[in-house]
Amino acid sequence: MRVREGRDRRHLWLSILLALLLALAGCAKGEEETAEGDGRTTPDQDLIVVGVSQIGSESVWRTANTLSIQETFTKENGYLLLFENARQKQENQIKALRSFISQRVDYIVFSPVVEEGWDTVLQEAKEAGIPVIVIDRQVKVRDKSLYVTWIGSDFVYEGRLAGETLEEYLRKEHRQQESIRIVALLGTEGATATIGRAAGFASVAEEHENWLILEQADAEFTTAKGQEEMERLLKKYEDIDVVISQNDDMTFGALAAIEEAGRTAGEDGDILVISFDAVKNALKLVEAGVILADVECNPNQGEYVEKVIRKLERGEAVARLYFVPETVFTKADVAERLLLEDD
Ligand code: GYE
Repeated sequence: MRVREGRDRRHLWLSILLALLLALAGCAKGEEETAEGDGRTTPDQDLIVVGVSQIGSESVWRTANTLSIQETFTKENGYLLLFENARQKQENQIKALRSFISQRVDYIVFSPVVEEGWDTVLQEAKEAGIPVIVIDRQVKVRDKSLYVTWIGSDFVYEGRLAGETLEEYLRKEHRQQESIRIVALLGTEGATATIGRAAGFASVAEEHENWLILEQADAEFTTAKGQEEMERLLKKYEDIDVVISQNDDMTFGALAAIEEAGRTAGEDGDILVISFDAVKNALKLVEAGVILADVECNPNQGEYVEKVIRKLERGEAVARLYFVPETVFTKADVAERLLLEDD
């Protein structure tokens, strides 16, 4: 298999270099000696080197996602992890990918900030024989063979879940005939999570003539932007009934703006808020009745990536797409999850 052959060749090269160094030094060196030019020590030779380019640290979800990667790719588990944080910039991700290629890592794992613009760098990885595993968001590339597999969430499904939850709530409240005025706080423009969640929600909204989407504002998945945009929207539209906020961080900002404007969120308030990610502090607000529903987005992708790498190491075929399991939480069913999350 190509991956294995690649590493075997590198090991052969390393052994020759090491033998040369030993001969030159005229003495036998200990096992701990660093093999020059490679940055890896001889006892680490069997570690699988994984270069991970993470988008940034824009959200609580992202922090959990990073943790899941860092806890999976440890030396104890047989890995050497090279981790780069791109601070939300595609150019930083491209730089990180190029540096992984020049370090000849065994695998590249990355979560693309946006879908477009990856053809060239992924072609470079392919030419270097390094398998690429895409996680979380997707890439749009002309040649699908530029990456081995993608692991992440079904964002369109998540968006539909948000829509269907609102539908069900309005039905229960006998408000199906009422005109429902909606604003959406969108995540990063051009990101799969943004595109998918918006499309999924729109597919449900389309079925309801009385649902009116007033505006979809770009709030970049951050609390600060969520608050800023929500403040603006509340000034612009007097009668917002529903906020669809594409992540919990933006929701926290939006809730602050709602409170500041003297409005109230929740079933007993005047604005219904539906959120995504289902991080612990947001679930507490679901339990308290402030957030109507929170669609789960599973950040624990490390273990799935590891399974894929194990398969590739064994020369087994992997699927093109892996969806991680997720659900939606409302007040009716959130308590059980919160109990599980208790430390
Ligand atoms: O929902 C958001 C993060 O791509 C699923 O990115 C991810 C999204 C997540 O910043 O909180």
